Amino acid sequence: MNISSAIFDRSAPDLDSCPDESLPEFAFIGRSNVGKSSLLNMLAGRGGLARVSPTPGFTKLINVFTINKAWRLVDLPGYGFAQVARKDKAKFNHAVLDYLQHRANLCCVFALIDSGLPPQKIDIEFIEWLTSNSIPFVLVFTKTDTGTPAKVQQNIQAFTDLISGWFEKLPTIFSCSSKAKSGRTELLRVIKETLAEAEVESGEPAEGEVISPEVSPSTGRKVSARDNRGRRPNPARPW
Ligand SMILES: Nc1nc2c(ncn2[C@@H]2O[C@H](COP(=O)(O)OP(=O)(O)OP(=O)(O)O)[C@@H](O)[C@H]2O)c(=O)[nH]1
Ligand SMILES: [Mg+2]
Repeated sequence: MNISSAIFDRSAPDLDSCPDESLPEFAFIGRSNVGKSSLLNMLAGRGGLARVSPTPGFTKLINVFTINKAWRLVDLPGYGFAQVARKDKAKFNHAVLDYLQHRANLCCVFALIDSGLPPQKIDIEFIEWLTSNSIPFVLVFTKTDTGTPAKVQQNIQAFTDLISGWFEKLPTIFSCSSKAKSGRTELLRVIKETLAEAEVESGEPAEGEVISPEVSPSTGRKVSARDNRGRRPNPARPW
């Protein structure tokens, strides 16, 4: 897929400050320092678009970028840094949780895991949370340049072994290295296919079918992301 434009839209402190839901979104989530911002830059083909730092916990806001004037990449703050882990629960920024649960135009989450490490409890718990909330995601193992292919494969296998029982079919798994510039084509293909699916499924309305306006029938006011509480992201949503 050709990326002809990549433009910073805004840094949002919470869901209500995010742009309207008119464009499909793909978000990057994962532990602090796992390489979310770097991966976003690699996919966009723009080195300095999202700020990258060796300091964990660097991205603190919901950073939104518009690609090809048609869809968005969303760089989220990481979890697992300077946050007290509550008993058996991966705790993370409330705004991130709110975004992931209630953003109706969120098509797919790229859940990033460091391929250089054996399975981390906090990552397993987070993937469990994504799964139990029916949030659509793919797994992306990052920084493959930091280990031997055998070690990377071993870590991926150990991780998937731990979560495989939760699924009839495992989520799609990718590996990448922003440093070695690998994995870009495969991840852009996911975006392309998801966008195509959404377009096909949201095609012309059948005869007599009424396309629901983004207005609540009960209140008459515009439906906001917050009203989606309890609804699942729907890739077939007419954008
Ligand atoms: N070796 C290697 N280093 C990487 C790779 N991707 C990112 N890094 C480095 O890892 C550090 C963190 O990268 P970021 O992209 O800022 O990570 P992040 O997940 O956005 O971090 P937070 O915003 O703090 O949550 C930086 O020093 C990057 O240069 C990779 O593929 N390989
Ligand atoms: Mg970041």
